[in-house]
Amino acid sequence: MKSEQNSFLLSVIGLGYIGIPTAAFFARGGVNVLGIDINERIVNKLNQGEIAIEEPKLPEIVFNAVKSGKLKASVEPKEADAFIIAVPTPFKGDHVPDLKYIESAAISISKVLKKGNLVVLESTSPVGTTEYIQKIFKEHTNLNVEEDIYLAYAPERMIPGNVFELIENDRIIGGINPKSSQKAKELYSKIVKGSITITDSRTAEMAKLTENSFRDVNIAFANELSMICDKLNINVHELIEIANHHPRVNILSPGCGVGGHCIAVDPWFIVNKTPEYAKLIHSARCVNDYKPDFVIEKVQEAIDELKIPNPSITCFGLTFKPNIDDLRESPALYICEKLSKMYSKVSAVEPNIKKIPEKLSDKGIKLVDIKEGLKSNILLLLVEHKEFREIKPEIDENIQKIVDTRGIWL
Ligand code: SAJ
Repeated sequence: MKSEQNSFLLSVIGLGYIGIPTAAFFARGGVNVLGIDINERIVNKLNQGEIAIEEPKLPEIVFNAVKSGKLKASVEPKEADAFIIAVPTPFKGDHVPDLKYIESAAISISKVLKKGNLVVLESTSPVGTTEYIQKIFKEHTNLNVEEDIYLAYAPERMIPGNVFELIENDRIIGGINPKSSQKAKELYSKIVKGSITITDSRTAEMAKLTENSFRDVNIAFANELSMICDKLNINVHELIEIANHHPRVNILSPGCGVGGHCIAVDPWFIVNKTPEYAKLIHSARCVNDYKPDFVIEKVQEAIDELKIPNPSITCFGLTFKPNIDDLRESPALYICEKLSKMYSKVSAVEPNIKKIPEKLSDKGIKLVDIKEGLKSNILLLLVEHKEFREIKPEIDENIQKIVDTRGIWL
C-alpha cells in the first residue's frame, strides 16, 4: 500500500496562475507531480525552482517543492495516475468561448491515458465542457471511456494575490458520474482544507460561472449608480455608504471598470449559451465595459472646465485592482493608454510596479512618484492602492481638478 502511495503520479497540464500553485500545493502535500506546459521557457524555469508569475509567497512554495524532488516539469505529457487540466479559456471575437487550449490538452492526454486514470478539469469553462472532454477521449483512445476513465470538473475559487485560497476555500467537484466525483474528491482531499461539495459536472461548471457573474452584476449595479448619481449631482460613495446601513442591503463599490481574467470574461460564457435568457448578465457586462469610457468623458469635462491648453494628467493606479501588481485586462491601463492618444502630457503613479509597460512608455507615458503626480492639472484616481488612501491631495482649484473613480479623495 505504501509503495502504491509513493508511486502515485499527478500530472498538471498548464503551468499558469492556477496550474503552478495547484501543482506546488500537491507536491508540498507529498504527491509526486509532473507539470506540463507547451512553453519550454516555463518548463525550464520551473525545473530550476523558479516561476515567472507574480504571486506573493508562491516562489518559496514552488522552490521547496522542486527542491524536495516532488515537483518536476516537462513539455511532453507522460503516463500518470491523475491529470488536472488548468489551461486558459479565453474568448474569440463576439465573446464566443475559445476552447482550443482545452481541446489540445485533452488530445495530448489521450495519447497517454490508461484505464483507471482520473482527469479533472479546473479551467473556467462553458457548461458541457467536461462532457466534451469525454467525447474527445472517446474519439482519440481505444478505451471504454465511460467505464475506464474517471472525469470531473473542479473549479478553483482563488482570488489573485492569495494562492492559499486554493486550499483554504470550500470547493465544488462535479463528476461526469458519481464514482468520478468520489475519485476526484479523494485527490483534492489531500490538499483542500475547506469543505468539498459533490455535484454533477454541468452544475459545477455553471456554479463557477454563476459566482463570477454574481459579482459582475453587483459591481455593475454600483457602476450604474455612479453614472446616475453623476447626472443627478449626488456623491455615489456617500449614497452607497448610507444605503448599506439597511440590514439587507450590501452594495459593492463603483470604480473605473472591471478587469482581471475572470469577472469580465466568465459571464460571457453564460450569455453565449443562452442569450435569450441571460439579459441581466449581458446588460451588467455592457455597463461594466462602458465604465472606462465614461471615466474618460469625465476627464474631458474636467479639462474643458479648467480651460488650460495642453493640460497634464496623472493616472493614479494602473493595475486591475488595489494593492497588486497585476495589469491583466486592467481598465485603468486602458484609460491611461486612451488618454495618452488624446493628450500629450500623461503620466502614471503605480507603486506596485517598477517599470512601466512598453506599450505605455512607447506612447510617452511616464511613471512618476506620488509627489510629482500631485502637481498635474488632472489628478485621476483609478485604483485605491493603500498609498493613495494615505493622502488627501490639496489642489489649486484654478489650475487643478480631481477625478476620483473610487471616492477616496472626495
Ligand atoms: N471591483 C469593483 N468593485 C468592487 C469589487 C471589485 O469595481 O466592489 C473590480 C476590481 O477592481 C477588479 C474587478 O472588479 O477590476 C474584479 O476584481 P475581484 O476582486 O472582484 O475579482 P478577481 O477577478 O480578482 O477574482 C474573482 C473572484 N471571484 C469572486 O469574488 C466571485 C475569485 O474568487 C475567483 O477565483 C476569480 O475571480 C477567478 O479566478 O474566477
